[in-house]
Amino acid sequence: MIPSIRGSIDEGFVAWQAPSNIALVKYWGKYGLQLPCNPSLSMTLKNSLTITELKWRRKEKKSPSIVCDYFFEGKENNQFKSKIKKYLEEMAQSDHRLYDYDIRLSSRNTFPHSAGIASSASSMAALALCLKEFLSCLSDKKMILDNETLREVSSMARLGSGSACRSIFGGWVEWGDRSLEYASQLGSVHSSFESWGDSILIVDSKPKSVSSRSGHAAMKGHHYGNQRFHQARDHFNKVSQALRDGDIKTLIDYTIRETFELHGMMMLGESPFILMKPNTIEIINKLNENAVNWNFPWTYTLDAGPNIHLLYPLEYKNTVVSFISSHLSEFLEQRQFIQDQIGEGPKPFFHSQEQSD
Ligand code: 2P0
Repeated sequence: MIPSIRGSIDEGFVAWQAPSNIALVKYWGKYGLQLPCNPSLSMTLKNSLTITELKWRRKEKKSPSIVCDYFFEGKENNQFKSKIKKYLEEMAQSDHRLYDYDIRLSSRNTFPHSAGIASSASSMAALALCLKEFLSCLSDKKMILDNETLREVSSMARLGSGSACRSIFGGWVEWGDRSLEYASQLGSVHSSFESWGDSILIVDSKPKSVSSRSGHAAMKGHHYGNQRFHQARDHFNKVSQALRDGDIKTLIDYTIRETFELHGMMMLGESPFILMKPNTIEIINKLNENAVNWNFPWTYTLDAGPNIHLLYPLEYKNTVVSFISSHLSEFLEQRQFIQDQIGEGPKPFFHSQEQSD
């Protein structure tokens, strides 16, 4: 094992792993520099991670441009590269030292590439952490993740992807209440919400027909936009209070309402679209039919896609998993689901000598 950072001002590398997150109160609609139109609230995951390594080498000849390579799962990926390059160019506006280096990024996800899990949150969070640590190393400083640094990294991640700013923190996380620029971990969460599971039911793993970027854009001038932003704030207040009070019923009810408001906004815009699939509805109906038989709390939510996140106290995982296998498998793509749970947030990634050399 070697450390997650090694190097000098001329040459080196850093590596971080960052988790995905699932929003219970949704961010949908933004303005300015990736500022949210309403506060959102999410649960950080544990197993759905992106691992990113950033290597740097000082350029032989100075040039006022970003030079970077991007490898995803071992292969050069030009589609991601142009997005990352644009992001690094933005970052270089405030730190010109980025122009002085050849940068090589290698990234992989712990969840299947085709699982339909949004990876922009985990990947931009991992990248922001690598970048911050790289810049600290250039200043000959050790990066310490104190509150100020966490906020700065969260803000950097936000500029790459809004939801990524929440992935910098573990547990239950809000964005858009305390600050529009960075997320914060929710304090004083009741013990009944400390350990929740998330079974991610993969209905369809194909790329979405409409991107989140277009979805956010469609909220500009949306007929119900202002009403939605107002309502989302109210839901945010209720769910964050429920998390503090241990009020499971409120959390369950408003999580489901948020799911349908998000997808309702998609269907009620000027160019309506539907991201749910027939099997999304089949599963929701199956869950509702069987809910009466469960003697423990559960709820569900959808991201901007067809897959279902089934949420429940982790102690009931075995019951949920056996229910998925017996009642829901037939509606899942290749009977796939991903077993996840609440997680503690990003960590430096320690890897073997062979990988880094
Ligand atoms: C969320 N989503 O709160 C909401 C709920 C999807 C549905 O944030 O344009 O990839 O990169 O800021 O963060 C997806 O949008 O959008 C998202 P950008 P992002 O998690």
